[in-house]
Amino acid sequence: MTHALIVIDVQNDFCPGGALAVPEGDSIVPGINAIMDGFDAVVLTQDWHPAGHSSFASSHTGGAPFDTINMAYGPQVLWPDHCVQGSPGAAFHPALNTDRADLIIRKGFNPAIDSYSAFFENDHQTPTGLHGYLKTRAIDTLTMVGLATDFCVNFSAVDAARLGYAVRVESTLCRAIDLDGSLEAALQGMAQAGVTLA
Ligand code: VGL
Ligand code: ZN
Repeated sequence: MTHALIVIDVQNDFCPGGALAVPEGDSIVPGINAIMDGFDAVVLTQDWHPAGHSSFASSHTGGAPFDTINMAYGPQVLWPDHCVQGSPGAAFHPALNTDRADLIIRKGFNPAIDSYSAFFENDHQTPTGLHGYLKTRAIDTLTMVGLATDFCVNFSAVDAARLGYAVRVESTLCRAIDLDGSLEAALQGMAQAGVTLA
């Protein structure tokens, strides 16, 4: 078994004071740093949108944050502007240990497609490159932590299970947005996909 820790989107905009703050998002940072040394590899993901990204409510006339609209690839929640490339909000939380990272993968850079998952954009087809990297390193087992449980962690974990990885989500080191029952739905979806929820 070769085991990687995947740290999803522990960025300023998802922490208290950020543009799309997840309640207690910053509280998981010390615990994530503490477990990094126990893994064969550590991968960090970073939500990384161009200004005017299509997932931003401000890019749609009449669109309000947290509305859902239909995009060519399916339903899409509209978000406040967040994680704009190079902005302070897109930077990792300052206390996150980034020195231990073997790979940093940036996602959501395509203006027309959002990318919750670390593996595929929201069209569920366009790969980010992470699967190729993990295969190259013969990594077969993943532990996922980070933000947000019900969006990027959920999509990443379900895709990973479908790709054949053994996947464990360490829920004590995740925090959720919880929009209209999205947390409960995500927990059910992950369990159904064969993800172990710790
Ligand atoms: C995320 C909403 C929009 C996440 C990213 O990291 O869960 N959520 N972009
Ligand atoms: Zn985003």
